[in-house]
Amino acid sequence: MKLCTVGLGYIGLPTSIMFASHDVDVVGVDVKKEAVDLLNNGQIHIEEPGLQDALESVLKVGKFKASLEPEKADTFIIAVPTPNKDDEYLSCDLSFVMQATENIIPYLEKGNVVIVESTIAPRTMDDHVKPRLEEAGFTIGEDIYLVHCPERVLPGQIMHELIHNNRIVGGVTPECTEKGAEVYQTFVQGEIIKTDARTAEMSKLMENTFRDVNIALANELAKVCNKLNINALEVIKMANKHPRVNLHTPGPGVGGHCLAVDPYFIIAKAPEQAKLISLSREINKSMPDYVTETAEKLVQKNNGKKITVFGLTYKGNVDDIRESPAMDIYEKLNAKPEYEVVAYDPHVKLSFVEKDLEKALSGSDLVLILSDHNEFKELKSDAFSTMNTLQVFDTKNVVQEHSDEVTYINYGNLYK
Ligand code: SAJ
Repeated sequence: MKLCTVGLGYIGLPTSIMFASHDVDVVGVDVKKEAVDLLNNGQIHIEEPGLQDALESVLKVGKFKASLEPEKADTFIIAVPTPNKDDEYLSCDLSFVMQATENIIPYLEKGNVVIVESTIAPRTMDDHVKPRLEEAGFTIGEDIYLVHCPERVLPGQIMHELIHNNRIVGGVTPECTEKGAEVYQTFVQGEIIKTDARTAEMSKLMENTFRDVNIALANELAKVCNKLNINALEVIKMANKHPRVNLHTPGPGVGGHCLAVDPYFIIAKAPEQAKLISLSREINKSMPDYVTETAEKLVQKNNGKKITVFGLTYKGNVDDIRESPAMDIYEKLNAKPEYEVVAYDPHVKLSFVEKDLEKALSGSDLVLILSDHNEFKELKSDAFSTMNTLQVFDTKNVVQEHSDEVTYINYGNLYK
């Protein structure tokens, strides 16, 4: 099989390399020349465990190349971003998906399978992609097999989850579904679940929405407990002993390019019906302000000035700062002239990020932990000894070793 992937980002690149390492000839297409050049020179441009080694192996055997232009192939996979539009409901911006469709049309031949992996609003395949390919002269289900196969892998574990997760394959016709399923049999060891395109679109969106709504509940619980002088983390631990309860974990907000984006695709299509989804977004979006205000109170209590922000990424052990509540909090604090704000994040290579842990901590009045990187989990209390006020507000409850010299604040004891 020959595969042409459009989009070499967090999903398109690992997917391309996974196919290439299972004997598929892959050409990966991206509009970014630097990324294409880097990849052809054996360097990945994103952080993902296992990906660098896998790229080197497939380049060595000549199974993968990156390119600025598509090529003829048996299967095409579209894995481009679908951001929110800047409209009233932050609906799904399909422009990259439609542009990618446009770009592959000149290369399509009878019998090709076209798969959209990007997360898309419900009915996108039926109402947008299918009509465009029909307009180009193809009969869907006869000439071209059109499929939505949403990606569902967790950043940080992509290479493992690509193989082991169950995979939803939603064809625009039943014939399309069958052809799509054959493609993923190449490497998927989880169940390949066959359905139609609309169900696949909505299932993917609801997975992330389920998580967003549940995190909103946990964040609300943290605020309620703080008001009522109750240990929220203990409550979650207790409630989760019930066999049918699984409360999520409160934090500084919800980020990344999935949970903070996808629920709006549903809201925009059915605003009158999607009330809980909409409110949950509001609750999660309120968390950066809540954390910022709490951090300010903690610093002001000791007439402090320096705040050390630990972690800018949207979650632990990744380099991704898209929609990151941590970035939002950093920027909010940094905009206030009364504080000296230093960001420390071993995973983020931005010029303003302090590389030296000692410098970041020296004279600080508060460590504000916003991402659960492994490096923070392992921090020993002596690391904080050069601080001016030895206090840590750990919004992710990540630091494992606590000592009497340092005041540790989290959602369990914030009220004290
Ligand atoms: N978070 C909390 N509390 C929790 C769990 C997460 O505050 O209890 C926060 C995280 O810190 C982060 C955000 O939520 O800011 C999202 O993180 P995540 O680990 O839940 O998910 P993502 O965005 O990295 O990946 C999700 C996954 N979806 C689900 O688990 C249902 C992944 O499987 C999807 O492939 C991915 O979205 C995607 O691309 O859609």
